[in-house]
Amino acid sequence: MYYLGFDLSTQQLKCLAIDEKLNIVCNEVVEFEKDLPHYHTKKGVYSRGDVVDCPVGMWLEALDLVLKKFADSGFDMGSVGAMSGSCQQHGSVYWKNGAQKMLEMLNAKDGDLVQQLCPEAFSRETAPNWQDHSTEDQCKKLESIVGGPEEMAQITGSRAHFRFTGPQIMKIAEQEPAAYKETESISLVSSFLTSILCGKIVPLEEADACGMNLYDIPARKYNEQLTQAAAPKYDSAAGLLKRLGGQVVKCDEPASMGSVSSYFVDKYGFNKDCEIFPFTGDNLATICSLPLEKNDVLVSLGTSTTVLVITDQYHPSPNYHLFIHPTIPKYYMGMICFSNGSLAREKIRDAINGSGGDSGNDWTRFNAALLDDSLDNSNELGVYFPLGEIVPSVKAVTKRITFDENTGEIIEYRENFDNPKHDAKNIVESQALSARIRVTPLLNGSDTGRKFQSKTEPDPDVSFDYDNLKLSDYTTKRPNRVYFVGGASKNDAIVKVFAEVMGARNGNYRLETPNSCALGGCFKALWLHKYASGNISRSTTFDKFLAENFPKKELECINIAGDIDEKWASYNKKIAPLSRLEATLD
Ligand code: ADP
Ligand code: XUL
Repeated sequence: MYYLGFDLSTQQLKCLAIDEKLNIVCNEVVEFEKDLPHYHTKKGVYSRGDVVDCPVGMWLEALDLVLKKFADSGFDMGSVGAMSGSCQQHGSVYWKNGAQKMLEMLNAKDGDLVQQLCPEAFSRETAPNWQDHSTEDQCKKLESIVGGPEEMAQITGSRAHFRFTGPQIMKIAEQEPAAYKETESISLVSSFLTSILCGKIVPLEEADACGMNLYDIPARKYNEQLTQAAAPKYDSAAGLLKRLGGQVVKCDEPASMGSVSSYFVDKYGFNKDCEIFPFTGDNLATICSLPLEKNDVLVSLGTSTTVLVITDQYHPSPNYHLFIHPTIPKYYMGMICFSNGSLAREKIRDAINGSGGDSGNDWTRFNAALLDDSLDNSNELGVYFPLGEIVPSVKAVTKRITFDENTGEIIEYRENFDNPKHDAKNIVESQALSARIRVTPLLNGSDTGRKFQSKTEPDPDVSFDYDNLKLSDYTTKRPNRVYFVGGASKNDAIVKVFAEVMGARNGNYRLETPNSCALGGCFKALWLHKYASGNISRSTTFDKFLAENFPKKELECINIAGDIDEKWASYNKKIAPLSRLEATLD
């Protein structure tokens, strides 16, 4: 039997199939700009100033096209036991009155999905995209209703964000009353795709619903104040809730959303019993693509740096996001996004390489500086934010200091260090230290780390963002394992320094992840299919199942030379100075 996983991202729709041994057996993709040029999207979206959205019809065409590619490749569609997947987060699809009926009536003989559903099934032709920036007013209103950004984060796991679905729905209800009034149901992109495959409109999936600023995570239901505020005057919280399909599909009550619609059975040869399990958001599916346990951290060193952490600590902050874990009960996924990642490092690399040469993308000198033990930067620290930073939330700035290693006090602000090689060390260290610091409140404590914190040493409070913790919190809590992905994870020197600063207790790993979101969907479909049908025991939770069955060859264990414990502890003395340095930023 095979299991399909979809990934509907900004620029493409990918579909993967795995077999029972979790090996990928088929892989097809539809690229929106290239394969569906008649929608005239740029990188998958329409941008008009602050407004960014995507045509829903394009996604329908992409679904037919990717399944056609699968069938044409000779893949045995009849052997697919279950499907799941992931989609770009926060987007919302507006189904028009009568859409449910139209979904039920879909018929393979009557043409493709787009012909049968567009435009009649939708009250808006487009779905807001996560890059949209047009909801500042709505965000302010929603935050003020609950008391501010901290209160909003406490309730919904995130402060109000432009791209989050609550502010987006609120804007549409205010600015497009006619469209809102004729809307029968509102889906997230994930529940939209689930609905199309099932041939009926299904409710939202809980983990992805945490990206709306409407869902009360501690109470595990929609927040009444927020749904009331997001609903227009001419409707009610109950009216909005009804459009959202009532309560969400809970992550800890895994259930099939139904079997695949007869449209897909007749058109592509699926078995009529093929089950559809709830799709989720793409970041949430990423953590389902790996055998991650509590306190594991995934560091994505792409253009920006994103850190995902598996936690049982509900410690929300306006600076990052918490979502309910899509597959492991009582767990959350923390997501911390730093805007200054690779691009900031590239600037230092270019300064070291100097002008004139043809060194281009050559990281040799940067890496040599990073690994040069004779280059002493033990009393130096810098923040390198050529772009405004999200965490901490400050304007673009670069600042260098030296500090007193005994007291942690700043000694002087420096225009430059002795040479740009120092910047290579300092930028990677401070990026990694910032990640370590933001992850700390989400980790469970453990006494084994305390050997590095002598009882006689002072234990002052240190402040970062909205947190005021003891220094010992930062110098004792460590991740279990750290996984590195993304462009710069190919760079051994950068990964080494990140690994030393983060200080995983049980190893560092690297992996290629071109398929992670779709693969997370495949794994979820396979596990849920077996779990829901009783083919595996109730005690075989998703994490256990994946730990036992994950193809280990996919993971590269990174060996860090030297004593990583000592290396990690050596960065403790930079924590208080970094707190002081950040306090000087606007
Ligand atoms: P995206 O975040 O857009 O998906 P990638 O994950 O592909 O992008 O990461 C792109 C970044 O990776 C580039 O900005 C580049 O600086 C960085 N990168 C690629 N190779 C290396 C390398 N060998 N050393 C350091 N950085 C690298
Ligand atoms: C997450 C976010 C993006 C999209 C990309 O909050 O907005 O990562 O999910 O598809």
